[in-house]
Amino acid sequence: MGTNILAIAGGVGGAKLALGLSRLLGPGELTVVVNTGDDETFHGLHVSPDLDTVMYALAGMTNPETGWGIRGDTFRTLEALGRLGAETWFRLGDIDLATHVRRTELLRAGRSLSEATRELTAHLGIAHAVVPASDDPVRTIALTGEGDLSFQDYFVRRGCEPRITGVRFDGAEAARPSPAFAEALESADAIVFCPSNPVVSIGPVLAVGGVREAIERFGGPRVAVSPIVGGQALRGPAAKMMAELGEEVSCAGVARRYVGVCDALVIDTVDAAEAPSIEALGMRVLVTPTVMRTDDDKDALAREVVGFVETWRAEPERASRRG
Ligand code: FO1
Repeated sequence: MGTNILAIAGGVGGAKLALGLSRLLGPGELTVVVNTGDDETFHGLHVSPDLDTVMYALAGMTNPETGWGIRGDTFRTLEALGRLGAETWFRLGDIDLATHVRRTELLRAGRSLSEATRELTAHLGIAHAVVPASDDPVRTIALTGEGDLSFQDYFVRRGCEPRITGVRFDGAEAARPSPAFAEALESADAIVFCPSNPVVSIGPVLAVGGVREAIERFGGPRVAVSPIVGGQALRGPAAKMMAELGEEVSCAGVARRYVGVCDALVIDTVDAAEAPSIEALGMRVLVTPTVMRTDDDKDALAREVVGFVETWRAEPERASRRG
């Protein structure tokens, strides 16, 4: 059965599953929709960190030590910028800079972020659709005791140290889903929420005007992979942020966030005991290894998730959630 998947991803964790899915599914069977709430202007250039992370993963270029940026990249231009008085806390590599220069050039020439991304992915040899959640500006703001911080300021410059009281997605309400995202919301057979931070990676995508409602209406299976394993985030600040927002740092806590937009949660085998509390929220649960250290792990999780969706779609009474 050719299953057409709409995958929603943030940065590093999302990119890992997106890579596994891209190795399993044909280009016509996968659209990866990527968070743009982390986008920021550095040195006059439009940087889209999560789009870059997913693109570099699918192009086989990722720096394996960080999960973002380019393998073997150097930072001579950044060092030179520092000598000229520029801020250098956001580590843009020499080769990476070419992506931001070209993206900015295309945007300044009047192309949309979707068009610029299509051009970049095509030249990087990526066959699958990697698309921004929106072509309109959406900016994640961390609300902290020290005031409002733009996402990269909070995440990279401050190392997620300030305690958050909330997050805001500036521009999201007025923003509209990108054309390919809107199309996939209509035509996909299933939605997969990659194991990305539910607060600041998936949150901004759901906040884009009309997206939450479209996902609520979506007729096929909607499956999320928990980024919380054994009560901790595999990487990044998801656990710290959820705790500071008063949410339970567990798979059940993730499930509670996704009530209404997801029908099933994929959890790691170490969290198997949480299945009943997630099922009590009305969700199905798939228990399987979810930690992706190697490319084989990414392939295996992608196979599990797609197999789960295909089995579900083959059940006559569940072919559609509504019928
Ligand atoms: N993350 C960091 O922790 N420090 C950095 O200096 C940094 C630079 C950077 C440059 C380009 C890029 O595409 C991503 C970069 N990231 C960096 C990752 C990024 O801040 C985060 O992974 C995402 O925004 C969160 O998903």
